[in-house]
Amino acid sequence: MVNWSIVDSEVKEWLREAGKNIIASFETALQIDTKADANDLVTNIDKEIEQLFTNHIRRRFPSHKILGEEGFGDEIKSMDGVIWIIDPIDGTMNFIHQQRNFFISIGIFENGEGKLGYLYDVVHNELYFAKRGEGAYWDDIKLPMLEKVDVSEAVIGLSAALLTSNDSKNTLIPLVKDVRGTRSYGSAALEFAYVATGRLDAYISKMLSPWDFAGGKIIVEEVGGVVTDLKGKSLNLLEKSPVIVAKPGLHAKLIEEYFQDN
Ligand code: 2AM
Ligand code: CA
Ligand code: CA
Ligand code: CA
Repeated sequence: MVNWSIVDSEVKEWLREAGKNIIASFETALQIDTKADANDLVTNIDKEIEQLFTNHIRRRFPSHKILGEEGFGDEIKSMDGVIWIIDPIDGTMNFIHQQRNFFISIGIFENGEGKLGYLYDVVHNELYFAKRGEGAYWDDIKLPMLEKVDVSEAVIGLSAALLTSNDSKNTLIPLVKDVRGTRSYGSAALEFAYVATGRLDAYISKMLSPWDFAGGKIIVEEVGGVVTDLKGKSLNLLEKSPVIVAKPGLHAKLIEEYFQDN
């Protein structure tokens, strides 16, 4: 049996340690490399922070497995056992260009079931977290369950890049016209935290990896939000996927009216 309270207090300590290291890195020269394309960036700090977590987890919880964006974890083929899904810096472009609007994201699962979720806003030293069945928190403030909202009053997060496709069936264009407003923050973790707190009513991404949504999914679901792919199917925690996260009624409406035919 896993003692989740002990895991929780360890993660919180490691997050503060990682946050301090990241803040200290603002005074140093970053080593910036590219990954899949010229705008897909990674720094030495992304790698150092992932290693900070993998070292702590392996020392303290040696039977747990790790899936991390930068590859210092394990090769994970199934969700059996306890699995930590980690994004050491979500919003690396923001980290490099803005020194803000980036988060550390951690989701901890047992046999595929989300147990603990953490989204840490390093620069503001604000932690969003949830323990399954016990609610979600923004630091020590318990987050209320999400309320329903109409499309016409919704503020949704999405990337402008989603609108550049020449596909005549781009259903995002009518959606952008119908909603009250759109916002683009460039960090999936930030946008999940904003949906969990009601600052955004929904967030849509064309493609996310498990480490982009794992922590956020646990937190948003704890306040009644819904997280699926664009067809309304539940997400596979080991695969990339388009993602929509939204307040309960709004989620069904968006799938039905804007994404059904995609
Ligand atoms: P990252 O910063 O950890 O890479 C940016 O719009 C959001 O999408 C961020 O959460 C970013 O996570 C994520 N993302 C997923 N795949 C990406 C890619 N290939 N290039 C840049 N950002 C990506
Ligand atoms: Ca990345
Ligand atoms: Ca990410
Ligand atoms: Ca990342």
